[in-house]
Amino acid sequence: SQHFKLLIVGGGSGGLGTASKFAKCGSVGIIEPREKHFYQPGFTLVGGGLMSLEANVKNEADLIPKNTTWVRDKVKKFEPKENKVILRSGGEISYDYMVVAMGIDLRFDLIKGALEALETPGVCSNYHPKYAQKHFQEAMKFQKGTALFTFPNTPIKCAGAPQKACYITDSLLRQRGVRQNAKIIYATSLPRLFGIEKYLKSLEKIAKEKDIDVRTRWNLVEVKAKEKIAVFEMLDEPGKLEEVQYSLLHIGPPCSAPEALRNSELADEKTGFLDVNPKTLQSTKFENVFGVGDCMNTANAKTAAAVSSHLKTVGMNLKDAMEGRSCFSAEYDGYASCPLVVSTNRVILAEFNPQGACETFPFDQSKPTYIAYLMKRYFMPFLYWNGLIKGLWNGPATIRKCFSCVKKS
Ligand code: FAD
Ligand code: UQ1
Repeated sequence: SQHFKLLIVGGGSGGLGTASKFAKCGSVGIIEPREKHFYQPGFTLVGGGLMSLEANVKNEADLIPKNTTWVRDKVKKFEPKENKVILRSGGEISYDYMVVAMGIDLRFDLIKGALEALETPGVCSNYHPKYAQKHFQEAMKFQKGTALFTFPNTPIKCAGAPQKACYITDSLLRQRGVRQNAKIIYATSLPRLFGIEKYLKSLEKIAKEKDIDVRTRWNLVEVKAKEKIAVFEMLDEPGKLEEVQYSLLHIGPPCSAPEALRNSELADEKTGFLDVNPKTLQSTKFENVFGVGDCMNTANAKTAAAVSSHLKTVGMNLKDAMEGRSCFSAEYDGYASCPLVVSTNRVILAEFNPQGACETFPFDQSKPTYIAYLMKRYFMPFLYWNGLIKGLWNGPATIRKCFSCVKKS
C-alpha cells in the first residue's frame, strides 16, 4: 500500500488546483479515474454551437502537475479514523493530510426513464458532453412544438446552466426563423428564477421579453420517450401531476454527493456532502481533512468561480496545518459567480455571495453585455486552463479591490 503526505481525492478543477499548490511539498498523490478532463463551463457554449467540444477537453495525464503521483483509480471507501482510503481496485492509500475534491454526481437515474430518453430524438442536456453536442443538433433540427427546459429539486452545479440553455435555444430558433412555431417552457422546482435579487430582476425581464413561459415549483419526475411526454410533480400540491408534450427536452439533472462520500463518516448526515467549517473549509470531524469545490456542504453556488476562492482558502489553511499552526490564515466568504448566457452573444456576469451581489468590474453586471460574453467565451477558459488548475488563480477579489479604489479616488 502507498502513503502520501497529501492525498487529493478527485482530479477535476479543485483537485488539480490543490495539487498544483502543494506539489512542492514533495509527496502528493491524486486519485482520479477519468482519462479526459473537461472544461465543464464550456458545455453551455457547446450546446449553443458557439464552441466545439474538442476545445473543452484535455488529457488528464497532461494536466497532473510535476512531482505529483496520479493514481488512476476511484475511492470506494473512506476510513478517516485510520487516515486511509480503499480503492475500487482493492488497494489502500494512507495519508497525513487529505483534500476531498470529488465534485457532485449527476443523477439522471433519479428521473424515471431519463437515461433511456437521452438516447431518443429531442432529449438532451448540457450537463453531459455527449448530450451537450446533441442540444445544438436538436436546436438546429427543431421545426415546431414545445421546447422544454427543466431544473431539478436537488442541489446542482452551476444552477444557471439550465436557464442559459433555454435562452440560447430561443436565440437559435429566432436566427433560424422558426421561433413563432415554438412554445418555450422553463420548468423549475424553485420558487423563482434566481436566488439573488439583483439578477432575478434582470432575468425576469429577459424571460418575459423572450416570451418564455416560466413554471415554478414544477419538478420533472418521469420522461416517457416513446410518447415524448414529460411528467412533472407539483411541489406545492402534493400528489398532483402534470404532463407536457415536448419536441425538445433539455434536462437539468438531479445531483447528489458522490456515493463513497455520502456513505462515509466525513459526510454531513442530512445532505451527504462533505461536512466542513464554512469559513476554514476544514472537515468538522477530522482535523487533517479539508474540502474544495462542489462536494462540500457550504452554502455557496457550486461553480468553478467558487473553487478559485476555495483554493485560496485551503492553500493557506492547509499550509498552516502542515506547519503546525492551529490558528488559520484564511476565511472563505461564500463567493461564487455564474456568467448567465442570455443569448448567443450577451452575458449577465452574476457574481455574488450568500449576502448578495459582489461584482468585480466597474459596470452594472446585471445588464447583459457583449463584453461579458467575450469574457465568458475567451477569458474564462484561458483563466481556467492557465490559472485555476495551475494553482495560480485565487479568484477576482484583488481585481475587485483595485477597481473599487479607482472608483473612490
Ligand atoms: P469536478 O471538476 O467535477 O471534479 C470532480 C472529480 O472527482 C471528477 O473528475 C471525478 O471523476 C472525480 N471523482 C468523483 N468521484 C470520485 C471517487 N470516488 N474517487 C476519485 N475521484 C472521484 N462554473 C463556473 O464557474 N462558471 C460557469 O459558467 C459554469 N458553467 C457550468 C456549466 C455546466 C453545464 C456544468 C456541468 C458546470 C458548470 N460550472 C461552471 C461548474 C464547474 O464546472 C464546477 O463547479 C467545477 O468543475 C467544480 O470543481 P470540482 O473540483 O468540485 O468538481
Ligand atoms: C472564475 O474565476 C472562473 O473560474 C476560472 C469561472 O469559471 C470558468 C467563471 O466562470 C468566472 C465568472 C470566474 C470569476 C472571474 C472573474 C474575473 C469575474
